[in-house]
Amino acid sequence: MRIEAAELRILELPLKFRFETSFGVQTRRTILLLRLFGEGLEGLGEGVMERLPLYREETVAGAKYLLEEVFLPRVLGHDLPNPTALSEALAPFRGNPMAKAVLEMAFWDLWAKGLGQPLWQVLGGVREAIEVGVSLGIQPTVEATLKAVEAHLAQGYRRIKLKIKPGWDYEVLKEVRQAFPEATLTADANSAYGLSDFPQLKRLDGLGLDYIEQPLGYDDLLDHARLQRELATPICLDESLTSPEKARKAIELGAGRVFNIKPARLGGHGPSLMVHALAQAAGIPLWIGGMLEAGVGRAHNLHLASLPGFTKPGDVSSASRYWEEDIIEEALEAKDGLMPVPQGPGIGVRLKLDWAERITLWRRYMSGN
Ligand code: OSB
Ligand code: MG
Repeated sequence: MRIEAAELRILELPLKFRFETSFGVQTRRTILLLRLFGEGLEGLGEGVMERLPLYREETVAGAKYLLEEVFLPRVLGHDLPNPTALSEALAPFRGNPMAKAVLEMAFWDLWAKGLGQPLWQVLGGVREAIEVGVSLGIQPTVEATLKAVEAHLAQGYRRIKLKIKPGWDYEVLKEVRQAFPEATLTADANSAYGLSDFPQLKRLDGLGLDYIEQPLGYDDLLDHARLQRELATPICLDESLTSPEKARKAIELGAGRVFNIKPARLGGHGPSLMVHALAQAAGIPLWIGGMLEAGVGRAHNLHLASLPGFTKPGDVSSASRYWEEDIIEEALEAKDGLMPVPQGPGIGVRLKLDWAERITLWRRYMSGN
């Protein structure tokens, strides 16, 4: 597949809800959107990095710079036989998996379209719909939390994940557990705790949580392994898993018994397939994470989540929860806790170009000639 041209944009889309986590509050998304053109087809990729490095180190500005000045010039005008060849072209550059993933995932879409196949099939997926849960931000009160949990369980979501932080953990989780004894509950700390918090984290053991997500440092594996030895509840790694290499080390150390896969955090679909293989060999269950994606990123996540190792409900909930108007034509909506994987070639969704145009802050077209 020859990459003939590219269009990079920055869009801004307001969220329908205020999303509070241990690292901050999000009310809108600044989205790096890439369109790759080749052989009469178009591939789409969506960045998940934020303006500020609060989740991991990458930023919209940093990714924009790398894509414009370094990554796209490396591949524009080149005929690449497959996505592995594209990853190899980016391999000399260290880190920055989210910036690489924008290009890598857009190329998977373009390549699958060239083959005339849906992306899930090209990736080796086995499911036509994905079991999903929701990730609920920190609410102003326990009562508001109980209401939000009840509303989302009533909509059929298969798992409720609550964001926690020091001072907002055991008590709220205990109330939710008492009110919903049968619900599949998890907690996500987004790296808010440290070694001195082990006694408080051990209190969560009695709450029947399916797992506790990323309690410790955003790049840590060693302390998570130490904590996992003291906890009965499985630890699920999110932030710390940024490459197949990190996943291999996490498995060897016993840093977590569950993995959250966000293809954008791992550098794209190729590295995600490698982590999928490692996790399957080690008996580690996977689930697809979310980064408040708009339609392009959400569709990519759904395709990847159709692989056999994704056995726990994912964070890819209905697009209408997040946006008044999404950037794609198709409505990605869950029913009874199941999200259909879009069909049709590639990611199976089309950009709503007129709407994207209206929310575009910046745009650049780059040609390979
Ligand atoms: O830790 O999983 C996370 C959103 C932004 C950054 C990090 C995380 C999240 C979520 C939301 O939990 C998942 C979603 O609804 O897309
Ligand atoms: Mg998380």
